[in-house]
Amino acid sequence: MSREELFDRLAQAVIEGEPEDAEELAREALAQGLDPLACINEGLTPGIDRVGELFASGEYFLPDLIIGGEAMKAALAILEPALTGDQERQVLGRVVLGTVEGDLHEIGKTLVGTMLTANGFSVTDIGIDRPAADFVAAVKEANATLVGASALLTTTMLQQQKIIEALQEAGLRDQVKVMVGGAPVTQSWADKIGADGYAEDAVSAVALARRLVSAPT
Ligand code: B12
Repeated sequence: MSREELFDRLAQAVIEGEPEDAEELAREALAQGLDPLACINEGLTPGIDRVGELFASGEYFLPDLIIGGEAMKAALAILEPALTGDQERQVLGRVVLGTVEGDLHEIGKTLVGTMLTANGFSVTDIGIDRPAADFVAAVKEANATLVGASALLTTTMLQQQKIIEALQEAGLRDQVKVMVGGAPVTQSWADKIGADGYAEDAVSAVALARRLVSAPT
């Protein structure tokens, strides 16, 4: 199977909601020596974007979203360890990462975490649906230098602002830089709530994190 054909089939496995196929194709891609990041960016991501479009246009319903997400996760479970590589590298910064309260979307957040880990950051992933207080507690616990807050719903974006306020109240705002992201989030929203940065995808999240800790890009 050619590289393009494999990417196309990965996308189709997500669109059709076939976790087993997605997993098998991911294994095949690695066996062929394909770059795991390219499999994610050129195969899985266009697939899940299409699922979102079909949902928005009313052709797909919630179960289709769920199974599409499951297919993407099944393939990521194979691809991500290959992305992370060896762990013995200099730590560029300690990141607390989570999806905000009321929001169950985990795929993008997890991918950002994987990419940050792959690029030399130490990541504490506190999971999904996490209140601002959990971010604050994790920052203290990990003595973090960066916070990443993911929100995929227009209704939960407000929680990103709550996290910044909670960090201020805890006297930790000067210690950490706050990055925000998620499909509805924009640079102007980040500016409005006083976040230190916004990135539209996992690759630019790494560049942003490096910039925020002043590491060379
Ligand atoms: C899969 C999915 C789900 C799955 C999630 C499964 C899981 N385990 O994560 C399930 C079925 C649970 C779900 C539920 C719902 N969903 Co949904 N879902 C999606 C979908 C199709 C894909 C999201 C995804 O995983 N994308 C792939 C990842 C890789 O991309 P990403 O999340 O955007 O993340 C990237 C960037 O945003 C960025 N990023 C993300 N986080 C962060 C954080 C930082 C710090 C940084 C720097 C960057 C960054 O980098 C990531 C990697 O490149 C989107 C549509 C879409 N295309 O976005 C809808 C979507 C987000 N969902 C939507 C809706 C409406 C819902 C529900 C309300 C549906 C319902 N009626 O119940 C519920 C809400 C549940 C809740 N309380 O959270 C809407 C949101 C509309 C809005 N603007 O508010 C969308 C946009 C679909 C649509 N077009 O209508 N959903």
